[in-house]
Amino acid sequence: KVDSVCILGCSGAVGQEMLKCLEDRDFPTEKVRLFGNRSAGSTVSSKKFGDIVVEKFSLEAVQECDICLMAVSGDFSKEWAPKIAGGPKNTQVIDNSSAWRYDEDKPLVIPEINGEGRVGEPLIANPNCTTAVGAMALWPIHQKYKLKKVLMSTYQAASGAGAEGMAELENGLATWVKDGAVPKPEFFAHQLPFNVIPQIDKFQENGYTKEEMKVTWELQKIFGLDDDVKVACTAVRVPTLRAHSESITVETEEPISPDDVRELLKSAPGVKVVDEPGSLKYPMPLNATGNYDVEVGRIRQSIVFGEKGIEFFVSGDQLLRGAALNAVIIAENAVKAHA
Ligand code: 2RA
Repeated sequence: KVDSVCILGCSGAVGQEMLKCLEDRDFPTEKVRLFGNRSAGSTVSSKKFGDIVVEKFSLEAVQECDICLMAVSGDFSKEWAPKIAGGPKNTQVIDNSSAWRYDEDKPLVIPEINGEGRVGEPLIANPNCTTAVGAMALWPIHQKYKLKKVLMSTYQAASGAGAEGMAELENGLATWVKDGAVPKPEFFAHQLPFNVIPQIDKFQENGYTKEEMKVTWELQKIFGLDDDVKVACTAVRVPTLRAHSESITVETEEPISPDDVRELLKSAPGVKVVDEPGSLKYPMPLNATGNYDVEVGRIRQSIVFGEKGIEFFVSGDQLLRGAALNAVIIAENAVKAHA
């Protein structure tokens, strides 16, 4: 058990889920401290950790904690994470921003995949949620059949863009019901209700968006893929509230079959096979919402790649698997390793 764990950015969509994960999983800590800028001074009631008064960030206060879960912007993390991790108590930082993911000397971790041997690192980066959701299904497939090509198209919920994204979708729909028109978007680049937006994050020189390139960069780093394994993604925002879905096609080095993949994924950690088309059962964001496991289904032989290809669909709660849960499992493993 540790003395204290803190959450930086406790009132954002991910920060709130981090506290819930600590509670639900009975995290072995005496105390949880919460830091937030706008919410400083307010009280958060926690069944397990009592009433917690949200503190304003100060380096000294955060450095008193054993583990710091960061759900803040990349810029904030760039400035403060190394200082927090270098403090007198050797606070371990687990950062959910993109600030450190691509640094060669910083581990980018999905605990069930590449967590081993990294538990003691002072600063660990969490992957982007889109990567994490797909990776849970792709990793067992890669281990057994060796990935050659991965083609992904995403259906990403409004909450991937944070609480403001969710609010704009909800308000847009409520206003349409009341007044018959959707207000002009202020947060997303375009109206989200009754629409899909094929752009998440900024466009890069190669024509892909940063969200799409994150999938390529992060799968390469987490899986340790050779350069000749190609990963491409099209990332799309859809008018759902929570849980990201992904349509994935893979070409493999070894012959692969849907039945074998179903069996393989049934025993994979963090994965739930939902694949009974006959009874209309397949992954859907509504069903994946609030769950730790990523749902995988629609598993079929690819008519493009033949016996060395399959296609499937995943839905996973991106706030949990893609952010809060991933960070909390990293922290749990660190505590276990030091016990
Ligand atoms: C999104 N994946 O859904 C992003 C958040 N990191 O917007």
